[in-house]
Amino acid sequence: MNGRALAVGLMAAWLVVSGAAARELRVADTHPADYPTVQALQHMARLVGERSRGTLTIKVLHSQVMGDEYETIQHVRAGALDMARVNLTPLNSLVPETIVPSLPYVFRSAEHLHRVMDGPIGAEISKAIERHGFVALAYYDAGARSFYNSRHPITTPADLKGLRIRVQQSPVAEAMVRALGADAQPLPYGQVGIGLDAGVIDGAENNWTAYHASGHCRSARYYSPTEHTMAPEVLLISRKVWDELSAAEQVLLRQGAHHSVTTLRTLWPAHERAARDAMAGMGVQTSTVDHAAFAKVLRPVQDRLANTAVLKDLLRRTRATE
Ligand code: GTR
Repeated sequence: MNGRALAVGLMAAWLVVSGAAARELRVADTHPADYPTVQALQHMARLVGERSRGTLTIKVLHSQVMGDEYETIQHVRAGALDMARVNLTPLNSLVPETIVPSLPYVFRSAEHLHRVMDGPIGAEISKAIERHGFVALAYYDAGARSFYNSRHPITTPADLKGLRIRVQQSPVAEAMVRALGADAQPLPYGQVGIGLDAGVIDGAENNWTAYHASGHCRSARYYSPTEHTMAPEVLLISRKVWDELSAAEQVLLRQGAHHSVTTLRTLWPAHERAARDAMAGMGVQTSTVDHAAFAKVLRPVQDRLANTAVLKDLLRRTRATE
């Protein structure tokens, strides 16, 4: 073999090795590019790409290009998609432990939520998630969810009677809305806008940021800050994919995820404020809510839905967390 042929051969071998070593992970998020969760994932992608010198990269697939949230959970579980940023509530059926942070009025404030999810309870929920084909890399704040509708202002639970309210695909979300006397309609997030426009549903519930980013505020102009749940988001990676990664790659991902939580917590308040401010100019009517009346109906739902010894214990410790 002459010198040139040797050099070409070596180059080809290097390409094969470096090609084999380089891995791209795809992460799905339902929200558009400028939404705080997507921004946090982009930040994580930059960090992991830099620190691995390009051998491990993350491609953020936002705006539902990978399907609705429930589908992405199934794909990640099967290993057909590497990662997904989803809300905890659609995981309720699969991982019962996620029910507790999804319960109405279970968190007293964002600080209480951080203490619960950053501490031993959050770690236990992550362990439970791992038993179902995922690894939970991070929990992100998602603000507080409130009702919005196209019919009338909601100030007490009685105002919800008979309204068709879209809920996330979860028995907890359904039970909660039914307890308030509304007709719970589980629907993928991507179909809520069409459902509102077509009059198939009267309303839904979400935080200010999603209400604005989704454009639901254009058809459902009554926003009622009931703030009934604060279910956080979770970044999932497929257990199958995780087990294929080296220990060093796993550390990089954990570090990147950790930084993305800080990014999210920094970005969230400003985005929420901006969404709220934008509403005033869009003719959204915000009602004054009788929180005590909502709590009276929804607090008993906590005990009804935390219906196993494990869930009762998680709920007791969540309540007891200062
Ligand atoms: C948003 C959340 C999404 C999705 C959506 C929904 O607040 O960020 O992941 O769960 O709510 O209502 O389906």
